[in-house]
Amino acid sequence: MKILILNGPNLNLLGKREPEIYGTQTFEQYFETLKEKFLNVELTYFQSNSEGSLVDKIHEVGFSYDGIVMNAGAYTHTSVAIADAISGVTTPVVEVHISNVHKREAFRHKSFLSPVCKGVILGFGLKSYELGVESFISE
Ligand code: CA2
Repeated sequence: MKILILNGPNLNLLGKREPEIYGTQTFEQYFETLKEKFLNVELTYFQSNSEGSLVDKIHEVGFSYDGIVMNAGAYTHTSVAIADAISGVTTPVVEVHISNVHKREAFRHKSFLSPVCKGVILGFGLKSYELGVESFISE
């Protein structure tokens, strides 16, 4: 089984700032834990701060991978282009968030991606990604 973990803008700063919201681990550190946990899954990781690169990555893997676990960061709340890319591929996408966006500012309550995703997991810290991967396995 092939699963892509896809992170959007500013998630490269994880572990470096705002630890009270996003924790103290970098994603690279957490990705090692994730790979150890899912030895039978071929996990790959990609992060970009650019909307077009995220769209390109969805197109690149979106007809061959079994799943995408995506945290689109702030593009979640703004991007019709990413929503259209998700709609345009056959690989199912699970939307994840580290924080519970519904406890935060109102502009974070709207997701352009949720209506085109298989499901949404949010508010469990980095564990949200683990739950996202599991959602593809336990089918
Ligand atoms: O809770 C999440 O996972 C978010 O997708 C994170 C996004 C935010 O815009 C969404 O509303 C919710 C922000 C990611 C920025 O991550 C940082 C990490 C450390 C320091 C600064 C930003």
